[in-house]
Amino acid sequence: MSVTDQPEAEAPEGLEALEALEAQFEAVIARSDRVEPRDWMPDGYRRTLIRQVAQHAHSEIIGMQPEGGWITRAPSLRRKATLLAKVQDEAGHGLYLYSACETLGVSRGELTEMLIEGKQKYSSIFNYPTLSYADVGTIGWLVDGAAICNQVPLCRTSYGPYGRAMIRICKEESFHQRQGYELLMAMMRGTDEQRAMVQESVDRFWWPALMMFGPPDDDSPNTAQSMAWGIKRNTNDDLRQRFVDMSVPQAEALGVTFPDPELRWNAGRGHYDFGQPDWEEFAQVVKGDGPCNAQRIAHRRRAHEDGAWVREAASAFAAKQAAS
Ligand code: FAQ
Repeated sequence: MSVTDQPEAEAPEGLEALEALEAQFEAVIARSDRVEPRDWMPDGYRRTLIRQVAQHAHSEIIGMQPEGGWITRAPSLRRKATLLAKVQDEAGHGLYLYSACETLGVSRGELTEMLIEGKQKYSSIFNYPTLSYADVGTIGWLVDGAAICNQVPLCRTSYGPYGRAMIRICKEESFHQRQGYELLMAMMRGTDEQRAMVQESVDRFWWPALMMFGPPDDDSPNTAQSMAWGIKRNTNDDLRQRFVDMSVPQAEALGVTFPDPELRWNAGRGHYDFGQPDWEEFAQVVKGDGPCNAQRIAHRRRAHEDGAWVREAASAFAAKQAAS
């Protein structure tokens, strides 16, 4: 049952009316029901969702670039077809998420402007370069793996359109992760040079993958409120731990190591202990000073400008249809 489905009591006015709406909203959250687009919601809830869903959508779209550069250089037709399909899926995820965000009262055009003007963020991970073909496998395994850990709980997020988009996205992300792991497994069964390429790639991506979960809980300004509103279901550190616990046995099966001397099983906790990423580096990348930030945004801006005629033609066509 959503807020607007609630039986209406007396139609109260002013402050009383606002308090009634707030109480209905809180009751929906407490029951872990979904809030839907036409329901009343606090401004802060709407703003937080726009921020998170937009950042998520932008990440999918910018996230097409690091792997996209390898499509023309894939080593076989089969690998090329698989990579092409994956990158197209990412475009689709971006579109689901932009649509979910539009239900909150912001247009896709405005969101794109905010991305290319640097007013909204996207995931730090996509500001690192892809230097070898092994990176395609590592992104599938570790980056999509981290994305899945973070996104499966978001299928139960309190905002209906976001949660429903996440259900579809997560199904495709599991395929993405498996294709990455399978690619790395094939390379690990190859030559010494290929095995070294995989290890070098894993060494570069491990720490940035841990940063995807956001700052440590103590430095995360948004987590407490987002969890109280049921937007986030877990804290950044909980999900990071889940990812480490999941990845270590996979690395062992693959035959690679992670570049963390502090990584070891802690029987008392029933989890792996691990070291901290370089949070200074994370701050730099999020601020816009990572290795590829300028390149990623310039590319996105160019694609947006090059596509202006398509948008104009589509609007002219829609206007003509409406007029007839
Ligand atoms: N990068 O208070 P918190 C993918 C910002 S998966 C950049 O903890 P929150 C799939 C944060 O926005 C990747 N910025 O924030 C794929 C906030 O800034 P603000 C995308 C980050 O929101 C795979 C500030 O730091 N996934 O694309 C990052 O509660 C392969 C303080 O942080 C999602 O977006 C970061 N890593 O928690 C595609 C998942 N972390 O706005 C292609 C949905 C934090 O206050 C290839 N989002 N910040 O100025 C979330 O779950 C949350 O938004 C978090 C951050 C966990 C990312």
